[in-house]
Amino acid sequence: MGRSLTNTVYNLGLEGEYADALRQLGYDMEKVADAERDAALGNGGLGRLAACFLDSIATLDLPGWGYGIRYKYGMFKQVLKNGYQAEQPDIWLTSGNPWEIRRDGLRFEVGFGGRVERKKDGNKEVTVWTPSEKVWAQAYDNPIPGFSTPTTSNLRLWDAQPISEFDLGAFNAGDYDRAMLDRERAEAISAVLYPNDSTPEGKELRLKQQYFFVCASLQDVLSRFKATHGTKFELLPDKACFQLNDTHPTIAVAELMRLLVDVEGLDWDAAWTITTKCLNYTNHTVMPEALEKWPVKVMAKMLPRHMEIIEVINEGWTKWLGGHLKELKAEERAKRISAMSIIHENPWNKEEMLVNMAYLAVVGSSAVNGVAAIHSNIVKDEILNDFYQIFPSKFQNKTNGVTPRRWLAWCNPELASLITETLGSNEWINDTEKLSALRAHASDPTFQKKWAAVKHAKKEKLAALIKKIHGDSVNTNALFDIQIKRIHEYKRQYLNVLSIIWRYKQLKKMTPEQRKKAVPRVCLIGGKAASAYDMAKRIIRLVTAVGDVINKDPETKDLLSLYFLPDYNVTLAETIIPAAELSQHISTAGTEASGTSNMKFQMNGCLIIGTWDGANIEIAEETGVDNVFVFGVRADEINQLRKERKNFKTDPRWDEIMKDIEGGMFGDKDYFKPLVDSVNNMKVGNDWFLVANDFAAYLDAQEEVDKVYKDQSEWLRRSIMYTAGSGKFSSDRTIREYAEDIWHVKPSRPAA
Ligand code: NBG
Repeated sequence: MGRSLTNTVYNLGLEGEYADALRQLGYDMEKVADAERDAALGNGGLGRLAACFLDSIATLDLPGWGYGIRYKYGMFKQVLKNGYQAEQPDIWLTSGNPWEIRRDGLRFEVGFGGRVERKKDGNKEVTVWTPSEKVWAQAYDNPIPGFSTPTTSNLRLWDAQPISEFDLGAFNAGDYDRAMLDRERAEAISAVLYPNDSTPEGKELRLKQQYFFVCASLQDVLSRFKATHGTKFELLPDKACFQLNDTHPTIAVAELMRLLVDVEGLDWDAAWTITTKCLNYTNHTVMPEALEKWPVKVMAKMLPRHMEIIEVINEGWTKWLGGHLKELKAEERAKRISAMSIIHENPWNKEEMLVNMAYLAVVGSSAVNGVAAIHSNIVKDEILNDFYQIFPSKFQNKTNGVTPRRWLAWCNPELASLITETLGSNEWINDTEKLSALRAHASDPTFQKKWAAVKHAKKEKLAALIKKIHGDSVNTNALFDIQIKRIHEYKRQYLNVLSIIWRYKQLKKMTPEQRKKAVPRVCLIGGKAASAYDMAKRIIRLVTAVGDVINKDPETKDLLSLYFLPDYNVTLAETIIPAAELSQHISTAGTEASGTSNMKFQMNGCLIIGTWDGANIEIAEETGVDNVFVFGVRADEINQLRKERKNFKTDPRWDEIMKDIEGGMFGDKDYFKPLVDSVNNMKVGNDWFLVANDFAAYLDAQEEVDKVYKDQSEWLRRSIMYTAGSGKFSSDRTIREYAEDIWHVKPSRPAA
């Protein structure tokens, strides 16, 4: 979520009054705002997308809420120790969270483990699950006011608490540790966010966290439904629907069935119809390892009733499938059924059976969507193609978006004022399509001058931050070139660093006369590496090691510098993005589901260098493809290229740089060896993300960037065209599509 104070004050339209009131009390608004800790309850784009969605849901007067876990320790704080990433706990709740409202009395019981029995209830056989462990899920509400509306949405977060304060018997018997054990076990559930992005951590605690928040959230919604509609559950699909944000909450399929069948006494078929009508699933990644699969053994131990339910669902599903595929030959049919079974063998360990959570979600949902056009096509054509063939109409696309409030109007008030003044009103904040009227001004020198002045002021502000972090003054007339996102091999920060090394080497070879003609650059890279992601940590070290060499070189430091910005988070992004002139979105084509920072940069008039991947494609279409620096292979070439790695001939410039790193030009050569090996041994399986492959094309695209930057009026024209073309990427548009095509809800505004 990031910070709340300024966003709330701005969304409520109270900025002037609030600052005045604070001043009267002797406080400065900016300083007060700066004291707030980020709520860092997610890892990256997935969680931040949900945060933007809540802003849009409220602004559009839609009846929607968010649910999650009130982690005591959110995303770790990243610090650099001698250039290496170190992780420190994010103790964000120490001085309390002033924005949350604890809902006393609003808590639900959540159970784990134990046994399942059949009992007779009159003539009916009922299933009774007796968990061996129980905790409370206590509700905390975090209000999200919409912009220019009285509607306020809510993010309800669950805190895990023990059912009994502590075991007094054990305490009296002198066993103090045991007395506290229950409390600790319960609190562990909502203690720490798993610091992974795009890859699941297959730990039992994680499944426990997932079930914990799903169970509490479903009970919460059902109890509100029952308060109005009693037990007329056939009305539930008209009154409630759930959007499963990736595979993490997909245990909801089994849990909703359990609540309807075991607790409410519905028969199986009626419950299944209701469940599948209420649930929808969004896929957010193509990384196969990120489609969660839980070992049957783990699930059966922790959630024995759910495992049974999943087995029954799977039986019904595979039986139905057999009928549906009856035209196929027996052998082919068996193959298809086994490939689509929700429960299947672990391909790496035949002894183990797994529950495939994405398959469970597809079978148990009404709609399945990807998050950008290309990604939704990959979901249909590759990842879930078997299912797409059976249920083509289930599959949709909902291209991501970001809130123009936080990501343009509030983080860049200077640009917002210029836009409002030019367009004659601030209606664009709620209707970003209006930004397209800026196109008419894109080549106007007077307007360009004002546009450039705003960017320069933002660069000064970022330069001050760099000075504070690193103690260095950077050249604010240089091109500010930025890549901020989680560190991942598929996002290819590595490719960026390699090109910076090449640039440095070129500068070193130049005469002073030639250097005068070079485009100066300040390169910034930021992002966290998952604590167990070794390669990503090596990439961070390469960035800092290269920075250490080039930032100290008096000959070139005004022409090229490279800094790693530690602890990238929402607040930092709000300073970095408005100052950016070039941003990098250079994932291997077909790997980044969408990306959302690309949209934030675009809104702030920042040019993009990128691959034909994720939402970059749609951004290019809206901005004008010629205004974007596109390079590299296309998604449909990747499979073939991967097969042909052995025959790939690397570029001589590449070979030179690999030798430099191996030879110790940046120190730490042993530490960098696995990095070099991962891309430079053209055996099958190496250079999986095609870094070597795209290197030459990337250098060419970077040369083109320099050429255009030298022509400032062309650069500014493009910059304006980016903002003008960003209308589509407001999360208001995305949420409208979800509301119309999937949720079937209409706006309704409370009386002011
Ligand atoms: C991420 C993708 C991004 C995408 C966001 C939001 C996960 C699992 N997926 O490309 O990597 O923009 O989701 O949809 O974190």
